[in-house]
Amino acid sequence: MTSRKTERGKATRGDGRGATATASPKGAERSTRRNGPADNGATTAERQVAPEYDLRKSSESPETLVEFYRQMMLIRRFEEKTGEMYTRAKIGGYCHLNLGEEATIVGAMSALEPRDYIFTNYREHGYSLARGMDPKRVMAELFGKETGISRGRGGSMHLFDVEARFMGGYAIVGGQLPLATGAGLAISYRGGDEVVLCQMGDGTTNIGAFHESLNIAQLWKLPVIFFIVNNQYGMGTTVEKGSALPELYQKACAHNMRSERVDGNDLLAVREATQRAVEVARTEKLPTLLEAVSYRFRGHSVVDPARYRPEDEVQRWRALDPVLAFARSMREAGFLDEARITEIDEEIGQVVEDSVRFADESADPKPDQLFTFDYATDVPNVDRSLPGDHAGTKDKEA
Ligand SMILES: Cc1ncc(C[n+]2csc(CCOP(=O)(O)OP(=O)(O)O)c2C)c(N)n1
Ligand SMILES: [Mg+2]
Repeated sequence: MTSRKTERGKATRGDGRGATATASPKGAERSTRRNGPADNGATTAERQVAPEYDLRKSSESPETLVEFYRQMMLIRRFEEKTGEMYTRAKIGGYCHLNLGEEATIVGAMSALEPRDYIFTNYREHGYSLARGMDPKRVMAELFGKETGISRGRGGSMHLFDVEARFMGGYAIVGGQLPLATGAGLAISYRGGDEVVLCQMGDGTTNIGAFHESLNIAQLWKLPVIFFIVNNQYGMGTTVEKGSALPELYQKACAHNMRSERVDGNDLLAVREATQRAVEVARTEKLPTLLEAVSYRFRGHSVVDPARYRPEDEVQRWRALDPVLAFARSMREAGFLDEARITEIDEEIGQVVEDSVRFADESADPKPDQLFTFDYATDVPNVDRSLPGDHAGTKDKEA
């Protein structure tokens, strides 16, 4: 696999397999500087960012671009509303938002076919929406209602939809990687041409399961895209403080895997890089490590005030807001005007309001069904009953 430049020249090319093994951090440093703003005190990831883009040069149709904008707006408004609903105690448990990561999400998800599989971490609301899952059922899941996409048993971190081949949100850091690798093995075993997209955070690349999964995927030639959303923090820890190698895409070197790093604020760059990875997975049956450099606008979870982040850093990244940048580019290209932008905003606002109303009016799961869906098949000798009912003790008492 040789190194290919993107047509638009925005996404910084990582390195292909083979080239990866010899790529030095120094070489990568040069390539990351090429697109970046002045790097006074900037992190490695920050030097990667290339915020401007000309949509007239895009090979995508204006209709497709409008649809991408609409999807980003849906994620933006849905997540803002989710934060609000959490503070109103409509949503309980852990809850992590995708605000700031919209371009990364829509860029990657738009490169997949309906037959492909998706595994994510717990920061996954946006992925489910971009997959076309019903916002009402997603919001109902966050509310813990029976009408939720996981019938209220999963909550924010465990959205799951077999029909959409959305194989879950996982709360254990790195937990999704071995499962996604297993799905890749199943595809390979059956001779299918589906692809698995396995999303994860930057912090996840320091977990053992990351390296085990990459090694097996490359060794056994599995069609898995390991997709790192580098939002630059694992909870409160920066990439630089948590990873000996902050150019995360270079971790593919150890496994002889092709890899690439893109600007996660640039929807089309993410889309094109994912398309390349999909092509390699589908036709050559090989995995890719793809890193999108992004930023989360708020804390790690909705209850985190994120005081560990310097204010000027937050402001720098907020100025690169991917949704606003895309809207600006759409206006400049003549694909959207102010009136249409307002209209879309209102339409999306209504969709989000409807999702809240639906969730609010839906019923809670029935207490006597608390253990329904715990196991795929019945467990012998264990009654499905509530705690205190001495499940499974009947035989002994008899
Ligand atoms: C095995 C494990 N260790 C620790 C945690 C606690 N924890 C939850 S999220 C998180 C940070 C993960 O950061 P990253 O992979 O960058 O994902 P992000 O939250 O930025 O999407 C940690 C340490 C956990 N859930 N699982
Ligand atoms: Mg992170």
